[in-house]
Amino acid sequence: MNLEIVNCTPYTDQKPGTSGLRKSVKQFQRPDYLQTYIQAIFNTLEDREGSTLILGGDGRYFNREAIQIILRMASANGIGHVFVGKAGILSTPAASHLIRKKQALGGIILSASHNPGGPDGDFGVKFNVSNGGPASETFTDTVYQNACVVEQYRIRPIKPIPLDKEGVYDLFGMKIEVIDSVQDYMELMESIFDFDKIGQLLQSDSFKMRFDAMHAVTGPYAKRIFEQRLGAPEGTVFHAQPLANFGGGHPDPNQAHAKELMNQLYTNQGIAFGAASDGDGDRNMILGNHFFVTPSDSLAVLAANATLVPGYKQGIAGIARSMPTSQAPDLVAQKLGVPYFETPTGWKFFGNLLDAGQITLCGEESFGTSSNHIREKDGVWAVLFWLNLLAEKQDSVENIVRQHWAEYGRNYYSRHDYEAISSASGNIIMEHLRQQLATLAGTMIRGKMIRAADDFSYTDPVDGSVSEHQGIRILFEDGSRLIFRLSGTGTQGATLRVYLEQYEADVANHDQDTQEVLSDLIEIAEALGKVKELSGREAPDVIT
Ligand code: G16
Repeated sequence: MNLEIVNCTPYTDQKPGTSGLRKSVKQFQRPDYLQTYIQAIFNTLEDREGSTLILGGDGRYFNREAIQIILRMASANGIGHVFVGKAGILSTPAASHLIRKKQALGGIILSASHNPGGPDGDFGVKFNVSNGGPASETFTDTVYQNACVVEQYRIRPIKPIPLDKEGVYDLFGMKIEVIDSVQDYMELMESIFDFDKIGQLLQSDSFKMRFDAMHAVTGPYAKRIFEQRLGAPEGTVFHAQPLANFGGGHPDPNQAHAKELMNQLYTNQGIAFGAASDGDGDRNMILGNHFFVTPSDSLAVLAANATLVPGYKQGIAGIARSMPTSQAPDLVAQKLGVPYFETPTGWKFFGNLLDAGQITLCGEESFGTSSNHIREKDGVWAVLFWLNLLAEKQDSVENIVRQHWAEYGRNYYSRHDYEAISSASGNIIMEHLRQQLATLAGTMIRGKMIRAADDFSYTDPVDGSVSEHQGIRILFEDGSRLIFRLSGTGTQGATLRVYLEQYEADVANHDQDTQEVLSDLIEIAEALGKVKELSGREAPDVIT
């Protein structure tokens, strides 16, 4: 009854990348493009009958239409119960939490994360499984195989469900609950952090903070938590209104894209703490006054000080970082005597370690940090963690980081991105590097001895699964590293990322310019990768 079975032609380009299926909005608007992919997900979920799903997105262009289509398809595919964020809004971390809290079979999160939005921007669909984390490669491979052969999809031909107020609806036996997008997530944060202490800090006249929500999903979360619940003055959170095109901006919290925030922190306005989050709320950038904290250092500092936060006062079980992330967190783990892990890029690789209780904290150089409270990276969580440390230590961001370097040494670190080069150039550069791997170890280049070189492969310590070709690593005797990999989240051509890291133990040398310190490595990268010659680019597009 009221069920349509629609014949469709499968698309063969629906292979998910690092984080779900990301394509331009225009591609998603091709006939039945979203429908075939959603049907492929449902076909992969063999135990979906009567199950619970979480549904929401980052508010970008096409979010609302997509939610209506998915609700109608969910009902037609036997789903029993769907929780949807009000106005279709759910941050990725909030969705991860709800999946766990509601014991859902999984969640569909509509986001292309930090990629620009709007009719000419990008859209994306992620599926997270019952532990709250991104689906494994095995799952997404099956979705892809199903998408390549799907010839029919199931849908209910009904009018749109009102999403702008909380309420409960029945869709032919499927219950839909439109819920407050922020409340459950805020309660989780209250259970981890010392809200009284953070509140005192945010309400004191001597402390000023700015949070740039980049017209993306964290606006409502940050307003409710920092301003309304913790009492920070109104205006602390700016760009707070989620907009379908992110106000024309690029919702990526880094020095290049959060320009207004950088400007506020790097002029004399007396702002002690700055932070930003991305399109779907899982990334974070942390700033002190005139001071940028690299995401790798941020993870290391949080780990070293975790016991100051109520939720981690018992200590941490271990730390994991993605391979290109600097080795700063490893040094903390060694000192604490806890295990540490190096995983491929992509949050999904942390899931097993978190589920098995082998780690408590994890993070990536790509502005992602989180813990075992959910199975995603979490922007607002990272900001609250820093606020909790600042409230406990009564010190500045810069001093906290400098003291950390004094104790552990400084891992000078930078990432150079060559965006939207042709896929052919990207592959040629990687292949050119791959061909040199066998002969690099033991050679000296620009006065630096190469200890080892490989194409990173990871064997999951929990389930034994192997992930190969996860990036070219060139490791030097002095601990420096040079890494090349192609981004898995771009939608145009290829984006080449070159990651550079050099360790400096001596505190007398901790005040140097990062790019200068890394200049030898930058030259070596060019000598080995021939990036300029093979890509036709004179310089990186973005340096973080
Ligand atoms: C996604 C993943 C992250 C990963 C990042 C890397 O981030 O969730 O775990 O570090 O991609 O991106 P790339 O492959 O472009 O280097 P997000 O925030 O886009 O979901």
